[in-house]
Amino acid sequence: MSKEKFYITTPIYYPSDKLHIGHAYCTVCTDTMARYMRLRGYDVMFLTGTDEHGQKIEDKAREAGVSPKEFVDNIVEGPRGVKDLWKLMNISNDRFIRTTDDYHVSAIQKIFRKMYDNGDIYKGKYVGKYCKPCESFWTESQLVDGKCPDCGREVQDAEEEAYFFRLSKYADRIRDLLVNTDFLEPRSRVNEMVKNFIDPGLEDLCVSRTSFTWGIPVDFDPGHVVYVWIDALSNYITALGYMNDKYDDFEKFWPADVHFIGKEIVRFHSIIWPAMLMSLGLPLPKKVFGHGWLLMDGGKMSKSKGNVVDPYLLAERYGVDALRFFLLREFPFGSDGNFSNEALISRINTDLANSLGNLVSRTVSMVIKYFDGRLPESYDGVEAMDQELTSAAGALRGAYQEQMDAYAFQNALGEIFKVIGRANKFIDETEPWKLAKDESNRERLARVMYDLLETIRICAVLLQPVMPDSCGRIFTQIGAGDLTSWDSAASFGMLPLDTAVTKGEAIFPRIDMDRELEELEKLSAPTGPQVKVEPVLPDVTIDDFAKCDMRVCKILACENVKKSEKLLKFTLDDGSGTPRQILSGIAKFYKPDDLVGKTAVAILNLPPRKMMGLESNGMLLSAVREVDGKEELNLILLDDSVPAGARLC
Ligand code: ME8
Repeated sequence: MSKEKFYITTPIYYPSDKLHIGHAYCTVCTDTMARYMRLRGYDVMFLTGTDEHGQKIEDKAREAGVSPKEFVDNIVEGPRGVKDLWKLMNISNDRFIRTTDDYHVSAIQKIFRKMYDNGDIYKGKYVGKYCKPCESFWTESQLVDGKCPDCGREVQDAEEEAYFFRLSKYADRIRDLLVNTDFLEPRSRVNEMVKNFIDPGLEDLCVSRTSFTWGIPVDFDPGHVVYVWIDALSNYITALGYMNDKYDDFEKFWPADVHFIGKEIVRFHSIIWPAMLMSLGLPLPKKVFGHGWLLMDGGKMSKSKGNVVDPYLLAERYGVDALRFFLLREFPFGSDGNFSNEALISRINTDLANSLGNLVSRTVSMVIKYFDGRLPESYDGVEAMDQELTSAAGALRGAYQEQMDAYAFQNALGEIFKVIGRANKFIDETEPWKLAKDESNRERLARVMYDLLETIRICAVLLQPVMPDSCGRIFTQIGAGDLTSWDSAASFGMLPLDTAVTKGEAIFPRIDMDRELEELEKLSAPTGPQVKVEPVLPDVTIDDFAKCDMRVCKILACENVKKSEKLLKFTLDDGSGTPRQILSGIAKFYKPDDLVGKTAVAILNLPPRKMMGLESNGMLLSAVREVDGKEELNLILLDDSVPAGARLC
C-alpha cells in the first residue's frame, strides 16, 4: 500500500541580512511537523528556500559593491549563511529552492505568460504608493496614517507602465474560501483579512516593475520584471516541477497540506496566492497557518532596530535540541511571544535538566546500581505499581497527537512533560533506595525500574520530532533498541522486561543562570560604537531645498558667550565683505581657539535670532548623532581651499 503524502513548506527567506532567531522559529516549527508526519509513516515533502529578487536586494548589493547574485550567494551558501544555519539546526528539508535557480526562473516566465494568455494579466499604468522595504504596492485607501499598513514606514509615490493581475475578479471566491472554510488559521487572521482587504474592495494587483532590473524578466516584454511576490509564491509549485523538467513531484504532492508562514505575510498567502492558483486552474493548498512573532522587549526583531538574536550563538552554547525545544515549548504557535535569554535558560533548566534529564540519569543509575544494568527476565507477577503513571504513559500518544494535529506544539509538549513530572514523583513516592535494602522487594523494585524506563521510552519516541539527537541518546541509555517508532508508543509495556541500560553523559546539563546571563550579555554586546540612525524624513521638493542658502564661511573669530555653558560666538567671512555673527550651541564639543581659521558651512537665510542678548544671523551646520546613548557632534569643516561665499547645492 502506498503511503499517504504530506507536503509542508516554510516561507522562503529574504537573504538581505543574516537570519535571526525569528526566522529559525518558523523553520524549526515546520521541521518538527515534517518529522512528526514522517514518524507517523507519511511520505513527506518538506520545502524551504530563499526568495532572492527585488529592489531591496539590488540596493543592498550596490551598497556592498557586488552583483546581486554574488550578494545573495554569500548569504545563502556562504559561511554561517542560510544553508549552514539549517544544517546546524538539524532541519530535515527534502528540497531547497532558490528563486534564482534556472528552472524556477523559466517556470515563472511561463506562469506569467499563462495568466497573460488567459486574460488575467493585462497592461496598464500604475499610479499609487510603494513601500520599498516590503516591496509592496498600496492604494491610498490601504495606507494607515499615510504609511505602509504592514511595516508602518513611509511610502513613495509610484507611477509607471505595468502589468496588472485581475485580483478583483477573484474577490468573491476568496471571501468564500476565507469565511466558509478552514483554509486560513488561526481564525482570528480571517477577520483581519476580510476587514482590511476584502471588505474595502480587492483591487487589481500590479505585478511587474520597470524601475529596477534584479528580477525575473517578463519574456514577452523586456524591461519589465515580474513582481517579487508572484515570483516568490510560485516557489511552492515550481519546486515540485510545475512548468519545469527539473522535478517530477507536482502530481504527487500538490496541493500542499499546509504552508507555515509569519503573520505579516498572511495577506499574500491567503488572498494573492489562492487567486493566482485559481487563475492557473490549480487546486488550492489545504491550509495556510499564520504564526506569531518572536518579540524582543515587546517589538519585532529587526536588523535596523539592532535587537536581533543570533541563533548560532545560542545553538552552539546550549545545544541545538535545547534551542529547538525552547522555541516550541515556550510560545503558542499562533500568537506572539517575548524572547529573552532568561526564559531560554530557565526553560532548559526546568524542563530539560531538572525534569527529563534527571529522570533519565536517576533511572539509568538505579538500574545499574541495583541490577548491574540489566533488569530480570520476570518479576513474578508483580503488577504496575502506579496505575496513574502507566495509564498516562499509555494514553500519551493519543493526547499528543491531538495537539500536534492542531499545530499546538506547546500543548503537545505540555502533555509529555505532565507524564515526565508524574514519573519523577513516582520515584519520590516509591523510594527505590528503601526497596533496595530488602531482598524480598526485588521484584517490586524491578517493576518500578521497568515502569520508569518504559515511560521514558514512550516520551522519547514522541519527543523525537523536536529533539531528534537527544532522543537518540536517551534510547541508547535506556536500551530501547529499535523500539522508537510511532507504533511502539501505542501502548504501555512494549519494552522487553530484561532491558539493559548503559550509563552515558548527562543529556541536558544544568546551566548557571546568573553566569550565563552575564556571558550572553557580553557576547551579544555590539562590538564597536552603536550609532543611532534616525529615520529619513518625509520628502521635500527640490524647490524647497533650493530655498536654503547654504554657504562656505571662514571662521575669523570665535569665543565663549559669557554666562553660557553652551554657546560659542562666531565671526564669519561669508564672502559678502561684511562679517557675519552666528551663535552656535557647540561649546561642549569645541575650544574656540581650535576653530579660528577653519572653513565651515552655514545656512544664511534664517531670520535673525537673539540668544543671551546677542543676535545670531544664521546657523552653522554640524553632523549630530547619538552614540551609545550620548549625543556627539562634529562641526562640518571643509578643505581650506574652498573659498568663502561658495554656495552648497
Ligand atoms: O517574508 N518572529 O521573507 P522574510 C517570527 N521572502 N517569525 C519571524 C520573525 C520573528 N521575529 N521575523 C521574521 C519573507 N519571521 C518572504 C516570504 S514566501 C513565498 C516569501 C518570519 O525573510 C516571517 O514572519 O522576511 C516570515 O514568515 C519568515 O520569517 C520569512 O521572512
